[in-house]
Amino acid sequence: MKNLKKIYVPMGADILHSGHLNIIKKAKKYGKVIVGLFTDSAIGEYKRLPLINYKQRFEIMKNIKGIDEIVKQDTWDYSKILNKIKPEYIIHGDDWKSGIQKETRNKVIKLMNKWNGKLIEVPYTIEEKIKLGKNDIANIFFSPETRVSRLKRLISSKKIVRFIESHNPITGLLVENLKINYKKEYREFDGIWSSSLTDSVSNGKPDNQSLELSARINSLNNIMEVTTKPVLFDADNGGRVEHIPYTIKNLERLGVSAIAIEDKIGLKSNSLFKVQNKDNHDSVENFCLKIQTACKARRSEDFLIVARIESFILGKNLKDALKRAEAYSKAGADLILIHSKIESPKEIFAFAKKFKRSKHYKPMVAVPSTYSKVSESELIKHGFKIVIYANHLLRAAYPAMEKVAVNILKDKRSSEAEKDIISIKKILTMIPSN
Ligand code: SPV
Ligand code: MG
Repeated sequence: MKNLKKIYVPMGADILHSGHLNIIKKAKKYGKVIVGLFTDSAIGEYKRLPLINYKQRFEIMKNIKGIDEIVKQDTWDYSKILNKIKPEYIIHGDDWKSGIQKETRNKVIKLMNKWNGKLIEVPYTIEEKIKLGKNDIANIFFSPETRVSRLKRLISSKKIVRFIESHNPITGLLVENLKINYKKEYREFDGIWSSSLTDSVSNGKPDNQSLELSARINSLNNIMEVTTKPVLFDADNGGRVEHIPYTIKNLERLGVSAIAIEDKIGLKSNSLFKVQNKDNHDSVENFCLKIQTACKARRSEDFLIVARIESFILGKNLKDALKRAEAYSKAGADLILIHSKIESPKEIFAFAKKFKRSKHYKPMVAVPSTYSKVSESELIKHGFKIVIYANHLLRAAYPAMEKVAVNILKDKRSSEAEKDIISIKKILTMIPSN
């Protein structure tokens, strides 16, 4: 084995098919086959997270004939691993000649040249019979259980997990399918925020729990039916302690990944309203009881409990927020959402600075609605793991609809409004009918 040439075979190996086996067979002819198995986070850098996690993919690959060694490739960039192994050959499908992977390919060729290594490209072919449609894949892999656990996987494999609000199935589909390659980066939204605000408002109700929980869960069900991404459910204050186990069980059964519960009591009002009554803050003890009850009620620890702190919203100080964060963390919360309604991130950054050093630290969640100038990279720098764009799709839709309606009234016909709306053909075909 020692004198054999080293053949590096990078792979995600998510849905294994004959194309993968052909590559391994071909590689074997050249020498020792070293599979570079991408970690979840390496894959997350250029496309959606794989359906099965690294450990499971590793177990499968370990049992495939022809592979001599499996090494972990933990970044999409090949420099570190290739410099270490210095293989004589690298084998890759020719699909990376164009698109987002093109630049990586050029870099790999340059790198391999340093030690006279060669790139072998094989035609990227998937036999017709193994070509699965998106829905087939969703049906095979997205049982509620696997869907629940995807958020935990995203948190451990991404620098920051990006949520955006969906208030109906069509916005859910938009979030599900939107992906862009921008500034040499693959980008998408990782999950869906089921917002009490946008859910209520799109039903013509104020955000004060007039839209009752069962109605919210029903409409969430419709969104979940047509999507596969993780969902974070905004449960307001979770209601009474006695109700929490039923809510958790319901959400988990649907495949929701996490619940956010806020530490307010009394008649609910949206957190972004200016005047808030300090008396509406729950006691630390009672809120901890809610968290403990939620933890106890969940079937799987992959279902995450987000404790949302409203200290800054209610005009309380950093000390109060920190005291609560530590208590909620000790009570079992998996993540801490620190909310703020001022126009700069200074409150949440001051909190993050201190909480990061606490022995009860838990990953933090930010909702930059009022401090929208903050960038994701700043949030990452301050230790935030989830960012929620909590109301933006509804806020985008309303003025767009209003503009078109006003123009039809003005022109007494719809021709002028055509430029602002999608075509009938597109609306008819955007949802496949098979
Ligand atoms: C929501 O989206 O309903 C929220 C976030 O709870 S906020 O509106 O900022 O309170
Ligand atoms: Mg809300």
